Amino acid sequence: MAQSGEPNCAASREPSLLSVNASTQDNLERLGWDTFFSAQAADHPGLIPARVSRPDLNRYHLLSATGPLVGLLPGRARSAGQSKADLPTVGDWVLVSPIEEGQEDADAVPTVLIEVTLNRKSKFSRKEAGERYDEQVVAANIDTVFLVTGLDDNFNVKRIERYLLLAWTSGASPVIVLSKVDLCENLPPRLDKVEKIAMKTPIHVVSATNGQGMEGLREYVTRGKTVALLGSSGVGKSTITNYAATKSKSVSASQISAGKTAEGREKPPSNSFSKTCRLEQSSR
Ligand SMILES: Nc1nc2c(ncn2[C@@H]2O[C@H](COP(=O)(O)OP(=O)(O)OP(=O)(O)O)[C@@H](O)[C@H]2O)c(=O)[nH]1
Ligand SMILES: [Mg+2]
Repeated sequence: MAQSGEPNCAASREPSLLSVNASTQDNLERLGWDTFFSAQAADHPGLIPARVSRPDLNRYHLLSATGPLVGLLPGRARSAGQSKADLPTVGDWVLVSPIEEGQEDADAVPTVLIEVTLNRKSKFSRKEAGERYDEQVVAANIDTVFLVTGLDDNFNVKRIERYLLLAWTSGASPVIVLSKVDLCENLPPRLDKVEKIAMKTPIHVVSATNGQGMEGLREYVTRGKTVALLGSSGVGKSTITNYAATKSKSVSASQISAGKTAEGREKPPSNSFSKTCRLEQSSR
């Protein structure tokens, strides 16, 4: 779940993608732009910052201060990338340059060239087995990660411990979200077990069905902050995201679904994550 206001797309597309004013600066900050990234961008004057909302096969859907863009990665960047970890992923900030040719349709989303991927604040990775182990980053620049576990049959303290480790390694701040409390008949012993392993990580007990505890999640969904949800399939990540989006009209989704292996074991972030991971702009 990523907080972002909707950049004034249509209004600010003119006269140029490069024009920077108070409004575009505000739009960038709503998308998560801060001094960590602007300091890096200072080395590349003339390039335009944009955030990856969705990687596609050969192109990247980007959000910029002036609206959505479609980013192409030059072949040289792909071949220069030593590892898949170097390629832009959802949540990354990139610097782009406009492509002037072949854009006759004024209403079409502008196509740009991705020139630079900025260093990340945080990242969720998986190791890919191949000829050698290669790191693949499935989500970048996440501020807060909701570790979602159901209080129904999904409940598993060991899994929450694994999620915590993953979050601490990522650089994002974890928040334990125990969902579906409306389906839990005996909360205290389960809560007690989680408190013992939480190491002061905030714990929220919620039900997206009846709204219990949901307000408490709003404090993390603030201007310019990016929130991701990590949890096994069916624990309520989409429901929580939709609930928050409906209530605040200021959130969008970045969902990381941890799947199950054929044997029923929890899978670490996998390739499919990057496909389901979305960082979308939405209106405030
Ligand atoms: N009783 C109850 N049901 C819930 C709650 N939250 C979600 N659900 C239901 O649980 C089911 C799965 O919810 P989703 O939000 O789709 O789960 P998800 O984590 O996004 O699942 P994936 O997208 O497959 O990873 C849906 O039928 C929801 O209506 C809750 O708090 N209480
Ligand atoms: Mg979902």
